Amino acid sequence: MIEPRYCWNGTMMMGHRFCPRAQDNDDNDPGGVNPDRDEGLATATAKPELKRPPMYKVLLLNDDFTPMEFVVHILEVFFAMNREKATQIMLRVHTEGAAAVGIFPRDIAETKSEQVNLYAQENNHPLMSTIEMTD
Ligand code: TYC
Repeated sequence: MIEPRYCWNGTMMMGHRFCPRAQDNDDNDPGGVNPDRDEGLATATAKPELKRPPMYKVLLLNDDFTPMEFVVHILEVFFAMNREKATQIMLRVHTEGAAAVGIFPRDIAETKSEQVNLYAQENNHPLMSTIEMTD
C-alpha cells in the first residue's frame, strides 16, 4: 500500500506532484493558512521551558595583611572600577569583612575569582575572593 504523503501545511498530496505554495489561492485557500478554517499550522502558545541562568556575585574577603593599595589595584584591573569606586569598595570589604565586587554569569564569575586569587598569590598576599549564587 502507498503511504499517504503530506505537505508542509498538513494537506494530503492525493496524487498531486507538488505541494501548494503559501501564496496559492486558486480554490479559495486550499493551502494558505486561513484562521477561519481548521487547517494550517497549529500555533498554541507554549509556556517557555527555560529559566534564565542564575547570576553569581564575586565576593572579596578581608584579611589583616593585604595592603589596601593592592586591593584597590585589583578592583581597577579585574573589575574595571575607577580609583574612587575601587577605594570605596576596598574600605567596605575592610570594615564589613566582605563585599560583592561584581555580578556575572557563573563561568565569568569563576574566572574572575580565580584570576584574583592567583594574582594575589603570585604577589604573596593572602587576599581571597569567592563566588556566591544570587537569590
Ligand atoms: N584589611 C586590610 C588592611 O588593613 C585591607 C584589605 C581590604 C585586605 C580588603 C583585603 O579584601 C581586602 N591592610
